[in-house]
Amino acid sequence: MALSSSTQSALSWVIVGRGAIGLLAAARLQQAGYTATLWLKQPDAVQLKFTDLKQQSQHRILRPQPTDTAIQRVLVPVKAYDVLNAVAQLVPFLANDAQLVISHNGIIPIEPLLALLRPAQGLWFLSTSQAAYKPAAHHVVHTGEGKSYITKLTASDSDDNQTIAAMSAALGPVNVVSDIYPMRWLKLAVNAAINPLTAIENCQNGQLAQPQYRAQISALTTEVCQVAAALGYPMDPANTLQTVYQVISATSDNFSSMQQDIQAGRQTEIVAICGYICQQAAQLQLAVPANQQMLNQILAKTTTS
Ligand code: KPL
Repeated sequence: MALSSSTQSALSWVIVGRGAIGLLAAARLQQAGYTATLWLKQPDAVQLKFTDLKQQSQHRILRPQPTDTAIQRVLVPVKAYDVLNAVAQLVPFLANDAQLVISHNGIIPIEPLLALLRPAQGLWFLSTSQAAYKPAAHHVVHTGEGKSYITKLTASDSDDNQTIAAMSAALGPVNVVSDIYPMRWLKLAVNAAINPLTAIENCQNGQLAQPQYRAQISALTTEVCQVAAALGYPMDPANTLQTVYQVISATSDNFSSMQQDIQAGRQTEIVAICGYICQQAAQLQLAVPANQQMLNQILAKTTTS
């Protein structure tokens, strides 16, 4: 791949895809004075309508990233099952010391990603509770103020502050943590409890507050806590269940990402959510029947529809 010797400036970010979180990040980066370009399968300019938390809307133009300029900084907020493929496609276009920030629901193995990168390239993981949705293809609405946790999965260097500052502008406030797995297991518990059930019931998150779901949500959450604890991430089941119900209440009008995926006939993140829990449990010889049932039911829906 012949890249020109020019690389992006420190204030330029590439965002992969046109998902809600990526478009939210792109709009907020632009607002903060960064240049945000999009990396899309079809490299068109996007005229984005961005509605912020105060319900004020503005229009922003997001241009496609040119393929002759080495990419220095890139946010990869794609679905768990697309991350490896997205990074593999970016690799020929990356600067030798490029910084990649990945962000997705669920947990996937990190080693295949690391194997794609060169020694000076940096890999980060960002976990966010910022809430955004797309009422139309090119309209993103910031629906809930969340926060983000970020960690660098490769060796640190002096340039890290620029990545942290940019991610604070994009999806902040950002907490920098040395081990992000406690946060990721907590988010995994939330996603395992909410996403498949809302997809199966075809309902908004808030419906799960009804008593008929209590036993199932409690079983799903307790199983995640057992697996996490066995892996060295102790999680209190009662506190975790409380967090799950807080998210159900805070996002009661939202349709979960898995409900939306199933309704649109798309692949879901179930393998990176309940599938990951089942796979880890099998290695630990723990039984996780509630998660196994969700995995089976969602896989059956996606393979038969
Ligand atoms: O992360 C989510 C998702 O839909 O994927 C929750 C927290 C469940 C909000 O809908």
